[in-house]
Amino acid sequence: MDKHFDKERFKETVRDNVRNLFRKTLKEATQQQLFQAVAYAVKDVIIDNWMATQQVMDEEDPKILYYMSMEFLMGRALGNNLINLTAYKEVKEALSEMGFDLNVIEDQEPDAALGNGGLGRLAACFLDSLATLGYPAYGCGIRYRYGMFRQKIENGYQVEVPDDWLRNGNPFELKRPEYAKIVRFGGYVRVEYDEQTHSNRFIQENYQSVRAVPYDIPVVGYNNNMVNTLRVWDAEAINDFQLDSFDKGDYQKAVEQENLARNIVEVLYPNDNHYAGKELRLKQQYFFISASVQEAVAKYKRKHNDIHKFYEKATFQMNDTHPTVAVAELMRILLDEEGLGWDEAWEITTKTVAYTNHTIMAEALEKWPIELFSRLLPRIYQIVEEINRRFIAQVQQRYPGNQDKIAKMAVIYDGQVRMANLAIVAGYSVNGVAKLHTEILKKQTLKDFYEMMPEKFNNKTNGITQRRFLLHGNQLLADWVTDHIGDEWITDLPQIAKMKLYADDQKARQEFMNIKYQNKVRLAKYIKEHNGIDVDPRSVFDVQVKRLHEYKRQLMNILDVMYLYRELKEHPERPFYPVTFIFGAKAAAGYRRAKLTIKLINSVADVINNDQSINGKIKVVFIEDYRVSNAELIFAAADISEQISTASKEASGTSNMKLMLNGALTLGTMDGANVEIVQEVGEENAFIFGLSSQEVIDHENNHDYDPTYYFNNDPDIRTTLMELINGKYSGGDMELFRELYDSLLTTKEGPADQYFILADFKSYDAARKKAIEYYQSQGDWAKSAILNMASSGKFSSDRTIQEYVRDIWKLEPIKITVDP
Ligand code: DL6
Repeated sequence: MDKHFDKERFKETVRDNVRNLFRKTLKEATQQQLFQAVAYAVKDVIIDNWMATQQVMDEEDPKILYYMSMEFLMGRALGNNLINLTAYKEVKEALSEMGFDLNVIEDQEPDAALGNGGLGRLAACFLDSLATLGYPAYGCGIRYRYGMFRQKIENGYQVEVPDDWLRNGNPFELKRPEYAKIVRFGGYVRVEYDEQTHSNRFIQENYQSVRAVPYDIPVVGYNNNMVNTLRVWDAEAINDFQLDSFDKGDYQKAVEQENLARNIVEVLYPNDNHYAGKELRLKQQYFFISASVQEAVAKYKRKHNDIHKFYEKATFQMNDTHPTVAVAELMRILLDEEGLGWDEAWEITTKTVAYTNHTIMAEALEKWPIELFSRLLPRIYQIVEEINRRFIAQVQQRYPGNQDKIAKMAVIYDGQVRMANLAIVAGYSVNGVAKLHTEILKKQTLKDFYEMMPEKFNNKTNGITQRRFLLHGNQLLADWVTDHIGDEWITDLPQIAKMKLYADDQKARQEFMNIKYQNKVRLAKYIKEHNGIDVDPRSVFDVQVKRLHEYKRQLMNILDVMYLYRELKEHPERPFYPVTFIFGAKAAAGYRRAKLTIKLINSVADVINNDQSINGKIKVVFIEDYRVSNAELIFAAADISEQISTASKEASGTSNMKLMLNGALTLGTMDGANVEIVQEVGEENAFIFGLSSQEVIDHENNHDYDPTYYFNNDPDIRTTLMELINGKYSGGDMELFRELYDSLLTTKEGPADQYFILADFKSYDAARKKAIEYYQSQGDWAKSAILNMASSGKFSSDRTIQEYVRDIWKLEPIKITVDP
């Protein structure tokens, strides 16, 4: 847009929008109204490119990716759209000439928080890369009325507040009622013999249904006129019952359908890496999948007669197991609506669907009780049963008499429908999200499947978009990089390796540290405004921001802060470089230990931040409501990137990549993508500690880990743990944190210290001290920080997407040209 950005016309449009939308002058408009006016003006520009993209897709008829995901953690759209239209600076200037500040206007936009954490944000980064690389793709998801809850901290506790993100409408979306679809639940299946075709027909009867209505959200590619679509489905009630037949029970049905429509898209389940097994969740899954698959088939049929070649024009990527009903829904359409035989339908389906696994955590694996699954989706269940019957026959043929194989691999077993098994049996590709994770899948978690069908398995290490997380989030650093090496890194991140040259340059080091300092000042201001805490931008900013989960070990982090604080108090004579420990994390609403850990962090913060005797040498900050928009500020300001999960548990992680890109040094375990980060940057530019994944897996398999050993033999660990129950951080209440203490030493529910905190504690503490010490030789630190940034090329989602395209999706890019 920059080449033909007409500043005066843009200003005029903003003025018109304020008048037409709100009957106000610019002077009278509120900041929110200004945001709306600016967003609509930007949408005007996007619409032309969006139509041009659709036209090229119509003409060229390329293969299309459908990225199916329950979550798209998009964050704010305005700034990102401006960045990708290459109009950010011009619009900032235009607004400033009108007396407005683009940053303030951007702050008016609620985050589109239709996701929990890494999995949802990955989907958003992928959409950005797909559009930028010119690949035709739809994101398919749900238009949740309420997204991820907003987090308030009250008296140190997390309080969840509904995220009414659509309160003021979403200026970027477009309702598309012409593509509405009907989705059916419940009832029963009547089988009818068709004399003509000599086959059975399956008719679902006495069901409830909802109308799925799509809303399209533009996904703007970087500087290439491409605009893909994120299609999110809303539910509307179908009220076509006849008033005169109320007494026949239609009224009751109408009310039920009304409720179904209202409930189904009401709220995102706020669980990360944890499956809750709720009926409504399965309804959500089938709702958006049925609508998306129906539309994908309808779109294909608008151009093609031969459904047998569907997979040549469409591929479905299932983001974790949540969309796996897509397998059976596509089969249903092909069998029942297209009239294909089983083998034909199966061939098409298994050439269409692919599956990404995002976790090995047992509690995240989706399994649905047969009773629930078959009641809610009777026809789909029949199809899954048949898939299972045929698959078991294959297993028996391959491993005669081996019951164990069936027990492990069957799709339906022990009264449950196992979604991962269904995804693997049907998928033409199964991928993990980092090298280590994929190896663990192959050798451990999915070992039997890998042995039987090794050709399906592949790795696709995650990535992140540098356009949001550097170009938009850290404009000072982005400009600095561009000044040195040009701007090719924006669409070709490996180019950033050219910055390695400057790692030894004194002037460049100084400039880098100055930029980091300014970003720390920006974050310090945010912290002051939101937390009322003064933090010193000259202190080390040690950052752990991610979902709160026991395996991510925020508890180990805060226990070590308690230990450092005690040391500082006991040895005031020792030199201690000031550190600000920054946390940001949401806990699932029903996850008690996670919520108690938040309370602990805030309680420790209260004690330490108010202790005048330490002269502010340690500050602890818990940033409320961690989300995409404030994450950008935090990444830009971080010195140390805490990536301290129990080795083997974090499939990949992506905040590790975002922090590296912004020049933070990783303090972490050899887990997930940390392994590849260290490979790229060198172990001398990171701080690695702790048990290896193999050691953890061995302990788990041998059941030989005993945390009390560390408690009994290490007085530092013992004293630190005692501080959980001696009232020091709880105003004298010995019981407040007892559950956390017990979780490390004696639990009724399972093994104590399941995540090996005590085993790793001392090596973590040592690695962290080494990092803080290293920070004091500013030249060396700057060198390592520049090297981290310059070694982050591999971790662009552009690279990840190119690998998916090459190995899995086989898409061709398209080119969009628009008249100037
Ligand atoms: O692949 C994206 C992201 C990884 O970076 C994280 O390591 C992993 O924990 C996360 N997995 C999930 C699994 N969720 N479920 N359900 O969120 O995926």
